[in-house]
Amino acid sequence: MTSSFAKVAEYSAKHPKPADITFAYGTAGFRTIGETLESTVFRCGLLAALRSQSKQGRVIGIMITASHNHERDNGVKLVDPMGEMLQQSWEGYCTEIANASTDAQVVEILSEIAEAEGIDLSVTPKVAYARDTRPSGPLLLSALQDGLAAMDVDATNYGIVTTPQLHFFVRCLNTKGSPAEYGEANEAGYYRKYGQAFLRLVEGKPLPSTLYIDAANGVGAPQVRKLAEAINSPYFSIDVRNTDTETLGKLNIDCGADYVKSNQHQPRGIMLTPSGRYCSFDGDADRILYYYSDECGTFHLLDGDKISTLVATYLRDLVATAGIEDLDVGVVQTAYANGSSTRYIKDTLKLHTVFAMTGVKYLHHEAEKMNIGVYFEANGHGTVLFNASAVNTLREFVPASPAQAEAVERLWALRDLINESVGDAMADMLLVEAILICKGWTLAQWDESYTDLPSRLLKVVVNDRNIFKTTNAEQTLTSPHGLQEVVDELTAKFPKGRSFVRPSGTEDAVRVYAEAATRGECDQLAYSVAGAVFDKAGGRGERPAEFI
Ligand code: G16
Repeated sequence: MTSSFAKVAEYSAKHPKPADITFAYGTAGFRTIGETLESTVFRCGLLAALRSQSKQGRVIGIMITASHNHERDNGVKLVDPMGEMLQQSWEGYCTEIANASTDAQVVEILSEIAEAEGIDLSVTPKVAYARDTRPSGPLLLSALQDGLAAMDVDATNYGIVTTPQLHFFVRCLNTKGSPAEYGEANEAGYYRKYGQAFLRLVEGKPLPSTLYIDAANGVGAPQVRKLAEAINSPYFSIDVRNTDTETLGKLNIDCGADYVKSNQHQPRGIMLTPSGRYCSFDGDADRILYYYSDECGTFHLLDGDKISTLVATYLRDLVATAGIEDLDVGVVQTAYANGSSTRYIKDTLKLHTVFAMTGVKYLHHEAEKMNIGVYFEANGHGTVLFNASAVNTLREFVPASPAQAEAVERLWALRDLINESVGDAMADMLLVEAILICKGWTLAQWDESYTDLPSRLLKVVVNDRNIFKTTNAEQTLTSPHGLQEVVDELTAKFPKGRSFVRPSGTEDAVRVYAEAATRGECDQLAYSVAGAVFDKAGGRGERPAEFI
């Protein structure tokens, strides 16, 4: 046994793996019932140490959160040095070590990874970690601390913060003193960086009305209040609702971005008035959606696609005003993107667009290939990336007029306002607010750009979601046998119909998405596909309600 792992078996014995569970590193790390994750979180601590050593002692992040999931769930994910999601080749190591059945096997796997990756075990590992407000958080945190102690990690505990804040801190820690220095690795540094960039963009413009924020009874509630205190300006006047992080059973229940997107309805605690401006975060504040009500009381959702097109249009126009020719803006979407948004991006905005699989980790990699890559999932999770070539172009560009100089300055300010490490509800909110203030737009004016096709997202609980396999950016099922043909037959019945089925990587369920020309047809399609999934692939519990 390598002496670096001398303490691992002893610590590991304190956190035995539940015998009957197989863990898998999914869309956003491990996610399942919180109490069952003790061994997994402990082992993630070990692996984060090794990952840090493999990166010559750069800081690796660990976030304990289950984001939009129910409060009984929890999760854990690793964050790579630039604040991005863990490199995919290491996800397999995570799954492997999480499922080791004995303490000796845990040590064996660590040794094998160290050898396979040629890791210098004399390097001091560094890890930064945090958690959200879930009740199982303290238990899992102490398991993590054991994992870090077993590997003699130089560790920093950031307490209770949003997931994107932890990603931000990791990037700041690893870029400190370099030309790519990202900011100060603490909460005050986060609020200062984004607050100042926001004010640089909006000062001198007309003031907006109050923004009502549904914080999902999660960690976003205290954090967005701290952000408002730091900004301390009428340009950011907010009223935060669903702020109870103490009472059990409230997190993400009847509120939060996932609830609003799935139900296409305002959350509990928010009464809509026609001129009001509203948005919802999810439980760990990495997603955001906007919404409003019209004069007739009809609810209108401005989802990730609408955010993406707003931001892409603004960036495209600024690049044009600046007169920079070799700086392309592109958009990355997933299969969940509303068909109208994709058509709008291609046909009206004339921007390059690509599809990635669900999971911001996939979108992020596609966006990195673009000069300025705007990526958002329809669920409100996303951000914008300026690649190295875009930064160089901006740096070297010599404006030929004051208007061009101003456009370039605004592009720099926008880049400072973006959390480039990961999708971030607070930074994205400031970005949307800044663009709306600069354009002098209401939410209804923003919404006018294109009309969404009616869409519906349903969940079907089945005996084993692992039998569902997909291809074609998750839009086509290859298993269970024959089910895709049924989906195709049902879809063909409806004008502008589109539907797909995929297993969730964060919940024990299968997701069914449908869109069609009218609300009624969309719902018929969604519920008939969900019913087919239920009948042909081992549905559990209640069969999805029929509309027909
Ligand atoms: C996570 C991922 C998102 C993904 C969502 C749902 O969000 O970060 O990219 O869209 O899960 O994934 P799935 O459909 O596979 O369950 P969050 O906000 O829960 O971290």
